[in-house]
Amino acid sequence: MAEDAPPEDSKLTRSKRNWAEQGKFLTGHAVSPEAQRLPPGQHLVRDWPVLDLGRQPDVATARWQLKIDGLVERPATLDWAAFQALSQSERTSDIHCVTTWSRYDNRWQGVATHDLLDLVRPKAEAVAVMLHAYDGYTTNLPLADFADPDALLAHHWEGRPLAREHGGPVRLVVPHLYFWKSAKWISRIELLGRDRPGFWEANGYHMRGDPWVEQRYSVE
Ligand SMILES: Nc1nc2c(c(=O)[nH]1)N[C@H]1C(S)=C(S)[C@@H](COP(=O)(O)O)O[C@H]1N2
Ligand SMILES: [Mo]
Repeated sequence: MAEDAPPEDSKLTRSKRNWAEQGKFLTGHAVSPEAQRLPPGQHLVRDWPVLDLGRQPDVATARWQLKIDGLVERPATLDWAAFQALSQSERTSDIHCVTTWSRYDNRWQGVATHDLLDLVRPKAEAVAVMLHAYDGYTTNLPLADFADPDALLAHHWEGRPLAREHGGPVRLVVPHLYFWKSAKWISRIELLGRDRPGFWEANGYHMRGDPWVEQRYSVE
């Protein structure tokens, strides 16, 4: 499974690092998802922006693989056929990007993360997950958030195969956290006994990233 080093910093990557240092976009208001659909400091968009490190790997399904390892009873490497043979789910959810755009009502099809976890059986010591991607990106989140009933490994959006620029053939979607946790072009899910920072988390962004309480940046 070829995982390349992350590409050189783009202008956007440099800006996002500065925003974390400045605490940009923070409103200081917490909102509950029951009271208000749009999290604090967000605005609604109708298009679907593309955000990544600047390299969009072309991963044909014929060479696509997903490895699940670390603190699991039954590590697995799934090829496309094995992945498609798993129980398939559909979810409709909102996207909240830390750069302040939100997009409502995205219909996804894929494999629910809890179905994948049933397959590999996390060990009792597993508390966090590191996601690795074909572009060299990494991001971490607590295991409980990864296992959320609304989270899935999506291969279709609005009834069509997920486009390459949005992470096709398969990306993670964890709708209750900021969208940087939703790794595009996912290649590996590593279960950890202790949470550790991925790419943005090592660059000033939050270890969890709950949009409702504006966990945009790491607190020191
Ligand atoms: N592999 C990978 N996944 C990634 C990223 C990335 O650079 N590489 N960027 C993240 C960020 S910061 C955001 S906001 C969303 C953007 O997804 P989109 O381009 O489909 O809107 O993908 C996330 N997942
Ligand atoms: Mo983002």
